[in-house]
Amino acid sequence: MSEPYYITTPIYYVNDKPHIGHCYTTLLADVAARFMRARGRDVFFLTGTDEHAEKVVDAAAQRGLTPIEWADQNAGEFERAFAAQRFTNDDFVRTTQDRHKDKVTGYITRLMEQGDVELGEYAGWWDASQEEYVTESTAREHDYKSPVTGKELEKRTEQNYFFDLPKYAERLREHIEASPGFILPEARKNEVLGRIKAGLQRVPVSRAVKEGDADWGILMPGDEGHRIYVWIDALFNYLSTVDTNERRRYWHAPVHVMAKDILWFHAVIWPCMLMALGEAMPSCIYAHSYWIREGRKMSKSLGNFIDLPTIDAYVDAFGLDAWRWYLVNHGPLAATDSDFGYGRFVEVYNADLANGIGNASSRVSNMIAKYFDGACPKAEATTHAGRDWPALAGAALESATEALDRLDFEALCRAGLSLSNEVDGYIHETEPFKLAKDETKLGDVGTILYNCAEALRIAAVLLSCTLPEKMSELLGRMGQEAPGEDGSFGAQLEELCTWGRLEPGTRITKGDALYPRWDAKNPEPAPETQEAGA
Ligand code: ME8
Repeated sequence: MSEPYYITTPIYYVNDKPHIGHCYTTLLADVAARFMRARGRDVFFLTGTDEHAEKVVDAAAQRGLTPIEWADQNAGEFERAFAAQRFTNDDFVRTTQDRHKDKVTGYITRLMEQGDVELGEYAGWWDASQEEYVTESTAREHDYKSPVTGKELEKRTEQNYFFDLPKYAERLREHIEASPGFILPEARKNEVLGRIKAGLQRVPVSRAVKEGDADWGILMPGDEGHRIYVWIDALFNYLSTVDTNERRRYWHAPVHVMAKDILWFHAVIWPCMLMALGEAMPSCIYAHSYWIREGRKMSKSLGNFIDLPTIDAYVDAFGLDAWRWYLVNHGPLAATDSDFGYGRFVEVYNADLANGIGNASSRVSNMIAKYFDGACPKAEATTHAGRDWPALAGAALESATEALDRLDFEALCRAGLSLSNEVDGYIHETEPFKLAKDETKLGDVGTILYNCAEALRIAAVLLSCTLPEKMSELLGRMGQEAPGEDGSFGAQLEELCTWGRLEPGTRITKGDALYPRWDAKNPEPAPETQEAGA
């Protein structure tokens, strides 16, 4: 059995519908999962929904629904949106499922028995919009408003159960310092270390059951007066979902992807709880930045979210690959936020896809049709016009693999695209269309076109995790195996990227442009009717 690879996204709140931010994180995990499957790894990719938040109860009440009715509707929206974007998650966990709740009760029971979770008193500033307490200094700094949403903070005093976070602080600090790549990007690691050094406090793991409490949330084991705090409940999803006989092998070095808003929970509280339970640590906690729009944070009150109807309009106009490509290549992967803009989208689409790999593949298949009746010619040399093609292909595979190991998705895409750009440069320099006019030069033309076709085949394999639709089509046109729905191939990536697999004589069919050029004067795709409150 090949080595397991486990990647997760946050589980999303079901108080509202999904938007670009949720799709973005899940897309990154999807690209990684597909690539790792192509590499032959035994992949488990998990996403899902976080349902026991108080704001779900409020949102449901506003609509005259029970919390579970509202949660069902929105969890359904997430599942449909993720399927439409062809995400290959192996499971979709909902924290209201018994399989999760029972496991969480078990973990908390263990922590209580060990003395890591105990009853105590807590007074602090509660950010209801984020379902979390903020420290006195953060509250003061933000004028007692939520640092994320700007809503008023609430002073709360509670009897709670607490997790003894300070007990594990030193071990965590040592682990972070000794494990490069544990928190990425690097800038985020320094922020976390700074906060750990400033001192950690106990973490509440419960909230008191109030008068008129909607029956919502997991009860603390042995105490019906408290429910498990939604954040603690939620974090356990990563473990609970694979804590079964068939899936236990996945829990050895999970990769958690999320945005910077929830890094603290993932990089500090979660690893300490895992230490307390004696479980393996994540191998990487990757916190990207935010999508913003026209320089402003996306928010409900501004009504400027890139919501599902807008995403659908883009996908209808440009195709799913184009949507995935733009997000992966121009998203907020690193420490800065990314602005979503139509102009930039068109520029990137035309440059990388229409004029990039799309154009290169049309030129090559057209010339093979014209000069060799559509049968792939034979190459007399693999090093030609100053290019060592097998070495170029090997380097592309190596940089793609290394890029994904550090979750550098842009570099992963560039590795594939660089091969197709090399094909462009090669055609431009060697001018096979001119050589073909002289019958004695047909051998050279064959060499050039074989090298082009073979480089494009390998580029398509490397790009298929980001561009699943059209790269499958391109491989099909070259008589090659397309990846399966989950991104895996019959052979492993290394074998697929070995130079020379394309057999001379293979039929190469022409077809419509893979990515038709887009006229920037066209209006921005928009949903026909904007859904109210979406
Ligand atoms: O925090 N740009 O759920 P959530 C990029 N349930 N990514 C964004 C984004 C934006 N503008 N907005 C949201 C929760 N995201 C908890 C998580 S996990 C154990 C519990 C993405 O619905 C990003 O991944 O508020 C962010 O971390 C997540 O959605 C927050 O989703």
